[in-house]
Amino acid sequence: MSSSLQPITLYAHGGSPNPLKVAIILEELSVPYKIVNLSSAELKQEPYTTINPNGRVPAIEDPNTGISLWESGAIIQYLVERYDGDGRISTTTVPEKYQLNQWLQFQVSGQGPYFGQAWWFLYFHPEPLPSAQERYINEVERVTAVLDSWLQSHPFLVGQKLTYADLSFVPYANAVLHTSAVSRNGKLFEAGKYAAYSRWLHVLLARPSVKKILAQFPPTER
Ligand SMILES: N[C@@H](CCC(=O)N[C@@H](CS)C(=O)NCC(=O)O)C(=O)O
Repeated sequence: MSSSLQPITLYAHGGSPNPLKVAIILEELSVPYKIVNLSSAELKQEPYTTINPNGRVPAIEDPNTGISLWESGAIIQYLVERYDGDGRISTTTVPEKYQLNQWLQFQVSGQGPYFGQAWWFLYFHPEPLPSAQERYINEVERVTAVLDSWLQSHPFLVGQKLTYADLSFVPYANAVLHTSAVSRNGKLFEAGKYAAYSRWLHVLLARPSVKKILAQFPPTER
């Protein structure tokens, strides 16, 4: 990507997973960026709520186009459309470009929220609710099983190459690995139960962009 580009501002909150998805995509596309880390209080007040009225991260401001966006899926789609003209991590062929969007939507609406709710009911909810904990841990496993089933006969989520759809799953998949209650003390991946998923995740975790971002924002061990 041309070095004449001005850095995109990426708003984050510590090592929380959704902004890391965007950081990985920016790394893959060699688009310059700077991360602005906001406190919990700053997320919920001006001036940030003018950028994102939902008071969450990520959001971006791109000085090259004047475009400001929030919601990680929308941001990723913008970045690949604008900065991946040579198809490094995307494709414009049909039906693949729609399938990329499909898997991205599955990440944003499935993997992310279920893990987030599992984490909430395990560590933050004011009273212990084992049934809620179990429900969301089960949903994380169900999403893992969906991915594993597809990956048993496909090297990547779409086509023969790694794309933004694959990369979008990395921060939460890595968080699962480091959250013993959600990985059921590692039993989720024991004895090759989700072998295709594990093979795929290892390929993703070895990617230089992923290694760089996860080293900068190591997951919380629980
Ligand atoms: N659907 C949103 C979810 C954003 C989200 O939940 N972000 C979390 C961090 S991963 C956040 O801002 N948490 C802080 C808070 O809710 O105050 C997206 O994909 O961007």
